[in-house]
Amino acid sequence: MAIERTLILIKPDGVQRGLVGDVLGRFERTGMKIVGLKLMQMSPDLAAQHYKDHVGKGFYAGLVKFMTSAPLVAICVEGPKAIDNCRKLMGKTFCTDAQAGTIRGDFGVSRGLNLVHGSDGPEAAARELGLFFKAGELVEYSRAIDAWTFNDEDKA
Ligand code: IDP
Ligand code: MG
Repeated sequence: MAIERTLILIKPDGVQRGLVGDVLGRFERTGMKIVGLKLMQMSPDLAAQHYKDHVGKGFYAGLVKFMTSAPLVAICVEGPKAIDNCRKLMGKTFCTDAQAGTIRGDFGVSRGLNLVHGSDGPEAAARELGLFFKAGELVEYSRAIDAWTFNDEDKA
């Protein structure tokens, strides 16, 4: 199945800077579909689960403090190759390295305050979506525009 779902977070810096609409729009305007969306504050427990692979790294404590400090927006994005496509739209991890045209390149100047999270593979996407959304919170629906946005080849 080339149609994938991925977890995107608009991090607390994105919410505080009033960039939710701009960042969400970068994903939305590609034609990918929003199938889950919520504003929430990350608990330390959720941060520990979400960032379990980074435990012990030098930036871990600061990362958890940042991510739990204020509300974020959690989004489930669906579309052909959505996982890699979203990572491409986000740009490299540090805004200072991210190319112009990407979310991090266009909206940020920081290393850690980099506006957005996106799952980095199918396993991570399934695990992370399970942390942020209950089954009933992801909505299955079609759009009239879908037929002009992707075709059978993209779905195969
Ligand atoms: P990614 O978000 O591009 O997948 P990861 O390496 O998974 O990058 O790191 C997770 C998050 O941890 C980054 O998005 C960034 O917010 C933060 N981070 C990673 N490395 C550093 C660092 O060296 N300094 C500060 N923050 C960092
Ligand atoms: Mg990562």
